[in-house]
Amino acid sequence: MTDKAPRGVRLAIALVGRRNAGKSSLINALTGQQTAIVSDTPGTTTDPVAKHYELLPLGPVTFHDTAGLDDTGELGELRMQATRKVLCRSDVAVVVVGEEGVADHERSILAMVRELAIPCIVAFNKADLRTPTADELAAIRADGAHGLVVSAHSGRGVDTLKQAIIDAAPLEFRQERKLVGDLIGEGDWVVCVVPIDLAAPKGRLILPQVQVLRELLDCDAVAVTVKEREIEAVLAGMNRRPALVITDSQVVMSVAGDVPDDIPLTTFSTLFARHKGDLPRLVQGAAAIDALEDGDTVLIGEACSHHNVADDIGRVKIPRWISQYTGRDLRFEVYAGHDFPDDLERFSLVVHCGACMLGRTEMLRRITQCERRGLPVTNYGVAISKVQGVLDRVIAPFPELRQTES
Ligand SMILES: Nc1nc2c(ncn2[C@@H]2O[C@H](COP(=O)(O)OP(=O)(O)OP(=O)(O)O)[C@@H](O)[C@H]2O)c(=O)[nH]1
Ligand code: SF4
Ligand SMILES: [Mg+2]
Repeated sequence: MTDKAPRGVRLAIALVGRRNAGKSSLINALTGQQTAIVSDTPGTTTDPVAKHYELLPLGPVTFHDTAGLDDTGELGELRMQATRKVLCRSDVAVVVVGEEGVADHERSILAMVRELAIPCIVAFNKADLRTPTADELAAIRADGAHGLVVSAHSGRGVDTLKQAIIDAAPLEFRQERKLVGDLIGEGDWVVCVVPIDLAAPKGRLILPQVQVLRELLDCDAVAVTVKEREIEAVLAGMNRRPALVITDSQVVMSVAGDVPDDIPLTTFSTLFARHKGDLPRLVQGAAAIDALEDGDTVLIGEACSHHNVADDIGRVKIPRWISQYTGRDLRFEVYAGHDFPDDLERFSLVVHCGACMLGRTEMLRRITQCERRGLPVTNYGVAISKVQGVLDRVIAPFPELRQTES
């Protein structure tokens, strides 16, 4: 079961530290499995390795074992970059300190973690050989991190470390964040519009649709799922007014025409923009579409490298719709997977995917990273609604946007 949880809702925990500090040994101790390779040769772990685990009562987590950060030479530099990338997409960092204690390497790792604003625990490992000095512990506390004494060998402090990780997890991992449940009441009827076109995967629904349907059922709502062609007939045949219609963004314009104005309407992507990111900020970012100029470059950010289809949403449809809407001669660059470019300054706008495979913290970090460089950021669903002229309607059901406007 653990391995089947959607990746986007797993807490990502990176274990970082110098070579031989005992990062791999500690992952084995935390998970109770001897799966990570351990040896006394420094540099045993060369590439980041992910290990899934059920950290109760929190839920599914992934421990990321990383290469030691004191590697020297060209290869060492590449490993440092790989570790930094893992850190960038982690929700909690465990800085593992070995028998050398806190020295310059540890201090630079801690500075990197602090710069990325990642909740941090410092695990003083090998407690059977050495325990930290009072000065070391005080310095860690002064840095805003939590210092713990552990031993991967004896198991000392491992349960305390697990609890510290749970406590350090960002609030959204400890509190359930609703996708749609706070917009509807028990017994409400909700109509979901799911086009079955060439881009739809064979034999199944996509993850965002499944998650919304599941939450509607959890809330004791009545979920009616239709294709866009049937929406008008279904609404006409219903003997009560639906509390909400949720449509795939790609058909939002025609659905908006078919659904009477007094029935609240939104899109799956708008629900995910709120669930995974920050809807008011993404709506604000969409306003930048109106300011695009000839020659501007738009970054299309996709959180996973899925198989491209003929009329791909990020590569074909969104560039086409934004170009048509603005009438500008624009360039579009797609970045897929975990890579988010470092030179964000050369872009005028980021249009990000629904981020169903990303944790919310990483999506928020991406939004913050763009905003820090003055780069507006929006997402697919919000951008599509904007260029199709239905943005005001699809954001109307959300109380946080009504507060922003007033
Ligand atoms: N005495 C003692 N030795 C430990 C402890 N934890 C790890 N070690 C030993 O330290 C050495 C390095 O452990 P690893 O887990 O491979 O360290 P690592 O940080 O993953 O190292 P790299 O992958 O090379 O970066 C091994 O010989 C382990 O057996 C501990 O708590 N006590
Ligand atoms: S590109 Fe984004 S929205 Fe699409 S499947 Fe990947 S993570 Fe989910
Ligand atoms: Mg290792």
